[in-house]
Amino acid sequence: PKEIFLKDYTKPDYYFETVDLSFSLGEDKTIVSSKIKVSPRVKGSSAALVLDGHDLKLLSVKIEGKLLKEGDFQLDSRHLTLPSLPAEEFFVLEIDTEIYPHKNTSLEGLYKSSGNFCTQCEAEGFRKITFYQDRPDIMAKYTCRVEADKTLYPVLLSNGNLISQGEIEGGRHYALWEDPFKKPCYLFALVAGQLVSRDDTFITRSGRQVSLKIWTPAEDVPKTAHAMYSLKAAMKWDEDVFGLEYDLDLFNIVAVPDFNMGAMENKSLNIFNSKLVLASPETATDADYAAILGVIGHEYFHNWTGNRVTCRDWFQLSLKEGLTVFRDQEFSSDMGSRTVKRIADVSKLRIYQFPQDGGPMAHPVRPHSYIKMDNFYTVTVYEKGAEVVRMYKTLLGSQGFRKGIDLYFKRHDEQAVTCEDFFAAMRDANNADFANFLQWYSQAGTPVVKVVSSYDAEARTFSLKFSQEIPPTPGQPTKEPTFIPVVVGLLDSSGKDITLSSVHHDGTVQTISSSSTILRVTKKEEEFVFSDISEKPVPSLFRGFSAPVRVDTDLSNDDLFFLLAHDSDEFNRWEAGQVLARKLMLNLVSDFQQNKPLVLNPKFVQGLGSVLSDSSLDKEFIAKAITLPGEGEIMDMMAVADPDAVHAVRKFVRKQLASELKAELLKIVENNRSTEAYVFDHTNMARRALKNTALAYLASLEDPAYVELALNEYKMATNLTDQFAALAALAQIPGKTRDDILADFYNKWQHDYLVVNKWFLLQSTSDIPGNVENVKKLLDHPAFDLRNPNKVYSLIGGFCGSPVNFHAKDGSGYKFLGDIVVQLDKLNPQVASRMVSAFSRWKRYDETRQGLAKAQLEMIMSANGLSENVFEIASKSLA
Ligand code: DPP
Ligand code: ZN
Repeated sequence: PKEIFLKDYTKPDYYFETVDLSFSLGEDKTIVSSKIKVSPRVKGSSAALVLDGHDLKLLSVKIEGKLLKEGDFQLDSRHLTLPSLPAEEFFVLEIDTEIYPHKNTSLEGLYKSSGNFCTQCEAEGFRKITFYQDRPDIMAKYTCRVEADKTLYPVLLSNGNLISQGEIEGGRHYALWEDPFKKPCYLFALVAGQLVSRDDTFITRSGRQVSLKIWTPAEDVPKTAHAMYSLKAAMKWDEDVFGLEYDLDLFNIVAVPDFNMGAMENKSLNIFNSKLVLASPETATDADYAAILGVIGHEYFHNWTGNRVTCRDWFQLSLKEGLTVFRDQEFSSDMGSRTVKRIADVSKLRIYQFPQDGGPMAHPVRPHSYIKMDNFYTVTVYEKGAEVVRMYKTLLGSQGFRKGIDLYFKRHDEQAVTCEDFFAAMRDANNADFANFLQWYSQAGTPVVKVVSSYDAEARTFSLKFSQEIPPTPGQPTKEPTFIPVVVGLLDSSGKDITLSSVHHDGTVQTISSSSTILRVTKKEEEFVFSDISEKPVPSLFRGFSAPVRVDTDLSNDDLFFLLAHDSDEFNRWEAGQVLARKLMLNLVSDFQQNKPLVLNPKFVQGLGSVLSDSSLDKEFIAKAITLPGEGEIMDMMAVADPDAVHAVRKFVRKQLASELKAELLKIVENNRSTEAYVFDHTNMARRALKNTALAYLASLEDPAYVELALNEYKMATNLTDQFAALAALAQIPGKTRDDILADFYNKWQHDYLVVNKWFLLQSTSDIPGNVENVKKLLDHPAFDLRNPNKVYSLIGGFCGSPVNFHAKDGSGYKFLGDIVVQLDKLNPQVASRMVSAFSRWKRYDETRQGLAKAQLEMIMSANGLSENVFEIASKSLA
């Protein structure tokens, strides 16, 4: 396998102006004809034109209408090379290929899902459709003619506007589509099948009437109401917040059951994993509703950030993804609770991205190299990338950020650009000084920021000393300091924000007059001194999580309890609780390892107890505040991760809290039941979240009274959110009740594959001892299918996410995963590669576990015909 480097980027020798595609779809084969108007970058160029192609049967190549003979071109398993080309300003290249979508289990290129044809071309799937320069800086205008059997495939869709359609002999029909915007081939899409649409319209602010269609099998149409609501909300929001209007008369979304990723932003024809479209109160949870809102928004927002302005090369992926994740986060915040959304996003970063940054796959937001681009659709490129975009906004404010975005579009509409171009637009629009901010794009690893504070009563000054350290990562042994914006407030002894007057730094004085300010930390070590501080304050640091770093402060437990109770920054109230919980759990882990009795600090119970009964707080905030950091987060902080100890301690703390706060928790369950029909809004979701969090605490006591309570909640539930939460609480308690209720749930929902996936997930993630055996049995369940990514993510991905069972000391979890990866890789390398990533941090465990995991990685590496996808992850993990 070949590694590709950012530093080797060169401009293409040939551009494509227009591309006319024609598909004749069939059951055994599909014929793809392409007609491309090619123009050399430099007139008279003698360079060869190298086209990518994979798993294609070449039928013919013509240049300017003249058929090429063997010897006029070179063909290998990945390329078609045309060595001698006309020395004209333009020439026409025509290529016919034959492909076999029904045999395509990789789900990239053109494939079949539930009998329908669909495509997935990002990142490099277009080369499985026809020979092409499969790179995003080739932007062309497309037409696409689709022809198929009329009965089997009544609906024929592609990008842009429908130009004509009609019948052809032999029971076939066709549709001709034209996309007026230039696009890279990764945004090409085609769908053909038996689909029915939910229709609506959106009038843009300039009065354009846009027809909206969400396509699914007929029986699913009732489940697309929420997706349509989300789409219209997203279209409105992008106009209101960014002044961005939709640019065509038609917007299509198609839901398919077999999809590697969440969704895809193809120009005017978004294709979605059906789990991110279909929802009804009975079959989807609040979390699903929220995910649909966010992802429908995300893909829609790509129309500007990704499609109108795209990436020069795949190393720039975060240019569109970091920015679009940031936009969808903001959209969801505005539609619900800003604090709760921020907490959820930061948790995601800590649980998934920090570990990636500390492991063998650590890479910068803009990677320097890859073997398989598919492996870089990561939490680093997406979520850390979104944090980088958020820092611009923190530094510039909403208006300054908007100015930067406006300039970005003014400069780069219909271009393929780089992360520097985005940076330059933000800088130039604001005359901003971004110091060493660009380091965020090139250095991997999570910075660790130490903060030491001191108060001088006589001088009435309060000082904060910062030092930053970015740990070494593969290929980057030493790091430079980066620009870290630290949003700070100081609390007085009554818990109120002190109005800050001035801060001294590096010999300069900055006057402020507000309750919080941004400190620009840019050096390895530096100090900021606040003046006119009349009493020793408690600092609230990194408000709203103002930078994606790990923070190490000298705050005492008392300070943290104080912040938990009083901070005006709600995010930091939650954060104070989490810091306390992490400290306390780490201490208990060490007690557990030394066989000491476990005792829970009563002040912690008290602190959480007062949050629990504070009726002035948002209910979803309370639910988040009483949720302990996950096992992975705690393991991540240990020199040698000990899954058994961490599991035992988290369970202990939960039970202890439940037992001491029993009365309050019970009151919460009783006072927050649903009495009316399901509504997806913040108030109702918050109420359900709090009730269900309380129920899970109570059930953890395994007391028959609470088992009964959970059973009752399960039976009385009028929506899946409540029903599934009760089921999940019961599923953690081994025994007959558990078995009966799981069987009951399956019987009730076996006709709905999305609900059945949740049923798989519930069992695969279960902590019950020896769960690997149950999971193995479920592989043979009639509802399971290794070819469907969602099922694999639920059953296998879910299992790897349960530390006690995946990391079982006998190696049974590792062996299970090793065997599956080898099987899966033959069907779908992208999905296999995601699964093998569960091994990547094997060096974090004890020697026995290391040996067992390593043996599986070596076994995988020795498998015949290993994909580049799995090779990259497995080999980097072993390195
Ligand atoms: N570009 C896609 C996204 O929206 C990747 N599937 O993230
Ligand atoms: Zn995206």
